[in-house]
Amino acid sequence: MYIFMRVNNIFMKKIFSFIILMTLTFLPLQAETIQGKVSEQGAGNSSRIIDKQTGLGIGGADVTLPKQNYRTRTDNNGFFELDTQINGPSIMSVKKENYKPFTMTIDEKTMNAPIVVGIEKSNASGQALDTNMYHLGDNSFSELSANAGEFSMQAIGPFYTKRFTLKNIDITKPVYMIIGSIIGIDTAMARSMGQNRIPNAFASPPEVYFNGNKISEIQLNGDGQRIRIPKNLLRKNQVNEITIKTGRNLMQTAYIDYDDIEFMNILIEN
Ligand SMILES: [Ca+2]
Repeated sequence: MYIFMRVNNIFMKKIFSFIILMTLTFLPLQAETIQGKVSEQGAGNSSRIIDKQTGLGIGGADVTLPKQNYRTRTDNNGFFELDTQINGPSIMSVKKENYKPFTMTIDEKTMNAPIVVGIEKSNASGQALDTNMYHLGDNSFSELSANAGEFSMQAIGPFYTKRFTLKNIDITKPVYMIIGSIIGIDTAMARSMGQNRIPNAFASPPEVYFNGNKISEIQLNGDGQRIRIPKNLLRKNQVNEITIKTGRNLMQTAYIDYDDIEFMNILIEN
C-alpha cells in the first residue's frame, strides 16, 4: 500500500508538471507560429525537447522508441516528429550529451498530441548505471497484458543484474535508485488501476535487490519510480549490485510463467 501511495503521488506530480510544461510551452509556440508565418515547425505536430531550466529547445537530441526500433533526432529548435505506429504502451527515450537520460511511457493517445519534454542537465550528484532497454520474462505473454505491444526485443531471462562502483554519491544523504520507465507489470494492483485487461490472472510484483537484500516490490507500471536504498547496504568505492527480478503468473501452476516486463534507464541519485 505504501508503495502504491508513493507511486501514485509521483504519477500525479508527473501529470501536473507535464500539464504545466505543456501550458508554458504551448503559448510561445503558437505565438511564434502566428508571428513568423513562415515556420511550419510550430504548426501541426509540435513535439519538442526543451531544457527544463531555460525552456529553450534542444537540437540534436536522440529520440527513440527502442521496442519499435524507431529513431529520430530533434532539429535545431528541438522539434521532432514520431513518424511511426505504436500498439499499446511503449517507452520513449531521450538522450543528449550532458543531459540526464530521460524516458517516458507513451501510448496511441499520447502520440496523437504534441509531446513536450523538459530534460535536465546531468549533475555531479548522480550516476546513470544503464541506459539500455531490457525485457525480462520468457517471451510468452497475453495480448491483454500491460505490455501487449509488439516485442522486437527478446527476454534476457527472469532477472537483470548490474554491478557498479558507487561514484559521485554522498552516502550521508538519502540515496535513491531510479527506474526511468517500466511497462508490462501484470500485478493485481496494476489490473485494479486499469493498466491491463487480463480478467482472471495476475502476477507477483517484480522485486528489487540491492547487494543481495530485497529493498522493494514494484506493483505498478510507470515512469520515474524512486526506490530509497537503505544506508547500511551502500558500499562506498566498492562494487555494489542491483538485481531486478520479474514476478510470475500466480494463476499458472502447471509451469512457471514469468511476467514479461520491459524497463529502461537505471540511475542512482541523492
Ligand atoms: Ca510470461
